[in-house]
Parts: sequence; structure tokens; C-alpha cells
Amino acid sequence: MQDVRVDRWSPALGAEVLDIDLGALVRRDDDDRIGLVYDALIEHQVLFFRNQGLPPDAHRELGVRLGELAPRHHSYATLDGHPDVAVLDWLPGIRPDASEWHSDMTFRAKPPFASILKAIVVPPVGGDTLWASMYSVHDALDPGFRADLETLLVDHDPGQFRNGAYEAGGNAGIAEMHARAGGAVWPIISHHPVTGRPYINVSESNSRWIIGLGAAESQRILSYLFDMINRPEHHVRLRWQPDTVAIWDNRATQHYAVADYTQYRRTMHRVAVDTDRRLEQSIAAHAVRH
Ligand SMILES: O=C(O)CCC(=O)C(=O)O
Repeated sequence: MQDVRVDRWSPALGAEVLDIDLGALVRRDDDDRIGLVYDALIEHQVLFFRNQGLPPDAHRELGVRLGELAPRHHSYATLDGHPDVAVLDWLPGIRPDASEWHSDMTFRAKPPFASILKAIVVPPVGGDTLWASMYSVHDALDPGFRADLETLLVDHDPGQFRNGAYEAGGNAGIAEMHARAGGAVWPIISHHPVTGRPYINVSESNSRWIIGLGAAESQRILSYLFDMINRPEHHVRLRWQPDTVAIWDNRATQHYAVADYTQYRRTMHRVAVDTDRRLEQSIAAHAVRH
């Protein structure tokens, strides 16, 4: 079978996949080709697809072909009749909540392995999304500093979801949100389960504290890593059009939705996939190739 054709957009990560109709793959139950899309995802970390009809049922179904879907998000609304499709709908004048670097839901014990985001309403200008490769950030760190990070763990929490929780319910709202959303501790240098490559697993949205350190030292190290993540060498940037779809590997990437469109509406549909259905076979295939 022929590989999928891709156009790479940046050295660090990101490729546009050409000549693929995702809805048709789902309708035809074309598991082989979906497997090739998955392989491209492992290689490029984030994939872009233009002009994808992909109605909500097919969007959900594509998620299912990649793995078990994530439980409903604790804060986002879902599409009527489609409880697995989260709606990120930013009306004019509302401040969007994704304009900071993050991986999805790293405060869960089991964060999603991938997300599939489809643009529904796009502002005439602005509203781009950037992704950053955490492999690239890891590899750019000074080796001595990297060695110091090797054994450190970092606490991840739900970040700015506090804002809505407090607005809705004050102290009780915050406590309830923490109880529902949870928290999780990860190695600062984590390893991708398929490629085995080390990546930096802290984000400005969700990483609050390095376990075992005091506030000042923890803050300094985290701030340095956040600055590194902000460098454009590690990034790729997508200008959305309606019906553009992005699929990202949530394990070694972060993303940042630029909030420069607040006079316009921007609406996205997202399906989050918890478990990687191809994990075992992919680890084995990767081990043979490398
Ligand atoms: O709206 C976007 O471009 C990104 C949304 C986002 O941050 C997310 O799905 O986690």
C-alpha cells in the first residue's frame, strides 16, 4: 500500500496530508489507510487536512478508529446529540481559554493520546493555532541541565479552568472542579511510548510545582522551560479554513490557540481519543525499524 502523501510545514513538526478524505476512510472502513494516517501522526506529531466534510458522526467514528474515546470534558459543552464531540465556541467579546501552551488534560491520570479538531466557524483573519514539539524542546536543552531534570517530577493541575469554576460556584465551585478534574504527577522528561524518544512534559497551563523543591526553585526551573517552549524553532502554525481538520499526538506536543480574533466568532469541534489502539503493534513496528 502506498504511503500517504504529506507536505512538511516545519522542521520541528507538522505536515499537511494531501489527497485524503477522512470521512471516506471512515465510511469505507479503510483501516489500512487509517493506519497510514496514524503512522504519519507518529512521525510528524501533528497533521493537517483541508476541505474535510467530516460530519459529527464521522468525526466521532474517526476517533473510535484511533482508540477509545475520552470521557466527557469536565467544562466544555458538547454538540446536541453527540456527547463525544466537544464544542469550543468563542463568541465575539468572549476571551478564549486556549491561548497558552498546553497538552490536553495532562491533569488526568490518563490524558488523551490524540485530539481531532475541526474548524466550523473561522474568523476572517486571526485565530491560528500553533503546535510545539516537546522532542525538539528536549533536544535543544543543555545536556548538563537535562541531566539535572532527569529525576524530577512535576505536578499538573486544571490551570485556568479554575476561572469558570470560581465564577460559577465560588470556593465550593473550585473544590468541586478539582475533585472532578483531578491532578497528576509526571516526569519532567517523559518518554514517548511508541518512539521511546524523551520529551519535555511541563506546560505553562498545567504545571504548577516540581515535587520536592521549594516555590522559588520550582518556579525558576519551570519558567525557564516555558521560555524554551515559546521559541519559534520548535513550532508550526496553522491558518484555519472552515473544514480544516488537525489531528495531533497529545503525548509529545503542546498547542496554543492565538486569541487575536475576539471581535469575531470562532467555533471548533473536538473529539479526544484516550487510548492508542495501535500502541502495541506500533511499538513493535518501531522497534524493528530502529
Ligand atoms: O481552538 C484551538 O485551536 C485549540 C483548542 C485547544 O486548545 C484544545 O482543543 O485543547
